Amino acid sequence: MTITQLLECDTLTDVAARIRSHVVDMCAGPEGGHLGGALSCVDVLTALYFSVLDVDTHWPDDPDRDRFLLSKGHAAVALYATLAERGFFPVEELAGFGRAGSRLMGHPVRAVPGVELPTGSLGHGLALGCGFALANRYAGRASRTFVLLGDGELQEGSVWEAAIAAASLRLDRLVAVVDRNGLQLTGPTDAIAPMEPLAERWRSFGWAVREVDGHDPELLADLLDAAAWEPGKPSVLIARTVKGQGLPFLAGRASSHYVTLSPRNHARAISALRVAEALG
Ligand SMILES: Cc1ncc(C[n+]2csc(CCOP(=O)(O)OP(=O)(O)O)c2C)c(N)n1
Ligand SMILES: [Mg+2]
Repeated sequence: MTITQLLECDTLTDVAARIRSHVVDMCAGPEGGHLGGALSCVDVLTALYFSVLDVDTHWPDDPDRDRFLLSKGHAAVALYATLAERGFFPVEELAGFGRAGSRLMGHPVRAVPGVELPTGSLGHGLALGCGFALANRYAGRASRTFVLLGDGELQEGSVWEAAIAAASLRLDRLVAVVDRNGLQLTGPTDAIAPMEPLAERWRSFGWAVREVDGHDPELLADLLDAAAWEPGKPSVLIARTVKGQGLPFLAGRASSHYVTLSPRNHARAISALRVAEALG
């Protein structure tokens, strides 16, 4: 199905709501999942897969496709839900997440249609993205490469080595998105290792920078679509998000990082998402 057909009756916000509800269902399974950081990046993934990325669900390895790397691979449940909604594999398969025999594991692997590379060890996605961008340049392809990073992940030194390389190589078809939810595994990122002024940091590394509400999929799509914003420079979008977005009993809390939703909390989560959807 083309994006135009998929979005005939739905807005990006409608799609994001469906993806959130799949994420919640997956995290109510026996293994639970990285709920908070999945919910914070749903709108970014929706904007990318339903508006920006040039990908073909019938030919996931099309050499001319755009590339997406989930560097914060622990948010796999959000990626799976997005890929399924986009049509890479049946939505019904999501129910098997984390169960024996399922290819949908806690971190993404290549066996899942649409997944470019296995990720989960933080700090590697941007360097891999540089590789994709460089390879596409050498091959004369117009494809763009998008990499989604966590804000805690930015404490990995390898991120900044890759940032230097991307700017030196003038990889202007490389776009990083930082899920700036302000939290990592054990608490607030800025209490653990202050990163502000984050935009200035990226600028000083030679990147074009934009900051935006990370829960407005239309705005995200417009900005991401328009990259590169400055010729010859890689682009980074700092998406201001909320960890656990959509679930009032978890939003903004470090405890949302990894959750196995009890039947009661699963029901609370579903009704919270329904209320949010009804309020538009
Ligand atoms: C190299 C590495 N160290 C530690 C971990 C364990 N880990 C998984 S998620 C996480 C916190 C990441 O925080 P952040 O990047 O802010 O992610 P988000 O808030 O979006 O979930 C950590 C430490 C890991 N996956 N990889
Ligand atoms: Mg974070």
